[in-house]
Amino acid sequence: PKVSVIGLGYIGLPTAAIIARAGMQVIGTDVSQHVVDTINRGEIHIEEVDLDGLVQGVVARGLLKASLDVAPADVFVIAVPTPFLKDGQHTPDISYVLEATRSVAKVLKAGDAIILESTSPVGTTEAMRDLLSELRTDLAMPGLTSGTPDVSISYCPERVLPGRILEELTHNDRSIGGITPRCARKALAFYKRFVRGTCVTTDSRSAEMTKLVENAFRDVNIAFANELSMVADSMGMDVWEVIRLANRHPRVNILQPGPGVGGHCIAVDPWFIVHGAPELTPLIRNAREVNDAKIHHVIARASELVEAHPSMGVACLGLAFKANIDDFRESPARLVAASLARKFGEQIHIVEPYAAELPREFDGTGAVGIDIDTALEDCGILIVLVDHDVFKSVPLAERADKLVYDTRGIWPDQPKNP
Ligand code: SAJ
Repeated sequence: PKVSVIGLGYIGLPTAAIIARAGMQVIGTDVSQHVVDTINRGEIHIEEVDLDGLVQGVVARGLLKASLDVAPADVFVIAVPTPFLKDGQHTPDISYVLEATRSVAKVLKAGDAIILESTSPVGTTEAMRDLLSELRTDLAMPGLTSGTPDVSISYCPERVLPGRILEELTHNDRSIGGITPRCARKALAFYKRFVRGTCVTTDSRSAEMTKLVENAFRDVNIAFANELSMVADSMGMDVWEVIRLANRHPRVNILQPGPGVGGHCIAVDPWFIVHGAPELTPLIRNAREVNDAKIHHVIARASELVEAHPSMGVACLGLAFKANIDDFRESPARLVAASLARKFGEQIHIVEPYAAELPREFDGTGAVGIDIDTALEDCGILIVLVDHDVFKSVPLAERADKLVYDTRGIWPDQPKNP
């Protein structure tokens, strides 16, 4: 089949490339001219392990092309963002999904399959179907006709981990939710062509909820670890020691505390559930609030340490939202470091091996970027915000005399600060 992938971001581009690698003809669409031009040159506009070589190969073989306009195809895969509205209420904004649906409607023909992959509030796939049925009265839509519908519509969320996207796109299991069982079977046949994990079919609403639940599960569990870390802190205990010991219980598996939860999924998706059932979700809402509060706890604790040593150089280790990646969006580490830079100016130094330059918010604060060796030579205070391997591997001998606030627990052998 000919495949159209709409949205060529962190999920859409790798997905388009993997489908093309499986031998299908793919046209990717994006609203950005820059993105379209970059891909058509065989280059990429995002960082992801091994993606550059893959895209270069499928573009060179003529299997992947990018375009500003949605072209006719047999399968449409929609992978556009679903952010919040700017209403301060964490209301999901599905306008990009509906916009993509409108562009598909223009070229849709009988026999086509449409698959939504964007993380979406429950009911979005049906809302897409309703919009298509308004725009294309000449086509019979699934679930709205007693006869055989002309097109199939399904929801199949991605669940890949940044840094492992290509690997996980191929090997993870997938849940495929059809508006009707027939829609699900049609999408299943498509995913079987390039997914090696097990593909399980269900209805579209269950598949939408499943995606949200996966990330909410993780958020709630990280919140538990973060709450423990604040309690342990107030009692002068090492939370990592407590978690290590508790996790020796055969049915206990506590996650790791950190400076808060970042990324665009785990800190976002739980709100989609809360928004759908505000009265019934005190736990999920609270977990979100605990994880956000952890950022402020870290800022306060780090500030106390810096204030107690006004002449000492401070190195903030890491800006990324998690280890070993160059993704700084929605990063608690970045919020903490920026807040310290605004408060303490040139006393603050930033070490981020994955950043070519410091983000804009550091401009004018006096804080500068340095490398880890300079930090170990010049700074008396180390604030660990990201568990990058390069930081983990610093031996005790090079940091034994430092004052350390380790929000990630990467140096269990570090002597306690006096
Ligand atoms: N974190 C902790 N403690 C932990 C684990 C994570 O503080 O024990 C923090 C990380 O430092 C980071 C944040 O949580 O700031 C999220 O990191 P992550 O590695 O857990 O997840 P993401 O956001 O990179 O990707 C998640 C994944 N979801 C799940 O593991 C349930 C991924 O499979 C999803 O595809 C992705 O969200 C998504 O796109 O929804």
